Amino acid sequence: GEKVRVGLVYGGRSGEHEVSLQTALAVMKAFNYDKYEIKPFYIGKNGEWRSGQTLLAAPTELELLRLAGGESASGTEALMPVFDSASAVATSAAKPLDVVFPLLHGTFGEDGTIQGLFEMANIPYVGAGVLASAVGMDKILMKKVFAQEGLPQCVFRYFNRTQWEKDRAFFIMEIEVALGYPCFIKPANLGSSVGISKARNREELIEAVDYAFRFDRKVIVEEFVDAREIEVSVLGNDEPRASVPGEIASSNEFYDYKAKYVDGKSQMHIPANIPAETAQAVRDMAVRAFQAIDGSGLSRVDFFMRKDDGALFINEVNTMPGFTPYSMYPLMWKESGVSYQELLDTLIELAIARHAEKQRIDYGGGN
Ligand code: G1L
Repeated sequence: GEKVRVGLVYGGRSGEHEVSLQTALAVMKAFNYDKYEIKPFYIGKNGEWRSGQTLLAAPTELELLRLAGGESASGTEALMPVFDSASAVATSAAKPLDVVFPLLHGTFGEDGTIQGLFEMANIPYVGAGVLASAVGMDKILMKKVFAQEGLPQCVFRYFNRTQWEKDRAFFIMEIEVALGYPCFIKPANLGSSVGISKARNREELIEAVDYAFRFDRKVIVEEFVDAREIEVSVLGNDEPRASVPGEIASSNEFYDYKAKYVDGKSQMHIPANIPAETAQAVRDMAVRAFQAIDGSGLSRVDFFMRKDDGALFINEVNTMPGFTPYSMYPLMWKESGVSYQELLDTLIELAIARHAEKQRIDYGGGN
């Protein structure tokens, strides 16, 4: 019968350009080409889009993914040879896509922008929607949503550049009284660990805040918790499932950029060696967090487990987790009985189901 036409969008203008390429290659290698055909879309570091020929087998090397001889076009043109939002399909000779994977990280991929492009084009896409992507990208908004849901979190303070410039003494006092030292200073809206520092005193705090403001106009400061890092994979739409928890044992002071993205730099323990009640508690909280941000498709939910007393704190929901077969998210599912291939199948089914569900909504205001 007809093969499912899957678009893969990868590359992009972020620091995780190469990680995105590696992920796209891993996904291309895992597909069953009897069932799927793959249309690659490469976004260069300069933001230029290139589309390649439909793949009937996996590429043999990473460099091919840059689609050197590919066709250049704007994002909308590349996805939709003729942009036709009313009929929801490409109206040129090119066959429309059944579903797209946004395998992009950072400011132009994880924050809801590319999801918005797919929404406008009415193309089903894998993973979080616009809202969940945006909330998942903003640590401050995410913490407000978690707080409303009653999820336990570490103590934090936040401010924007204007507030900091006007009331620096106030925020410093707040931080010193409520959090103490050491504390962590982070830009509010970065998926990666760029701009993060640890401060041991007031001088370092001020320096760290100024540094974080290089990367965002909002900054969050979090208390230090001496904790183990426990993570859970969530998969589904309205009735999401949680995997067995895993643990990341990082030798670093904190989970730094390299340890996080260069596979193998931090040690993974799957399943995590934690009490059964703790495992159940994090799985329940992971699903609540996923639903609280209006998640869909997938998310990796990260927790701190305080060493003192085993108390749990939610850290963040990551709507675009590491996604090679050697990353935490797929490995936690593997341990739970879901293979990488099955994961891809399920994510595609979830994307199409969510899209179909949305078609039921009346956007005409009753007309
Ligand atoms: F499409 C999915 F499944 F939603 C998806 C999209 C993106 C899963 C995982 C990711 N992750 C990444 O793209 C990345 C962390 C490798 C960024 Cl470069």
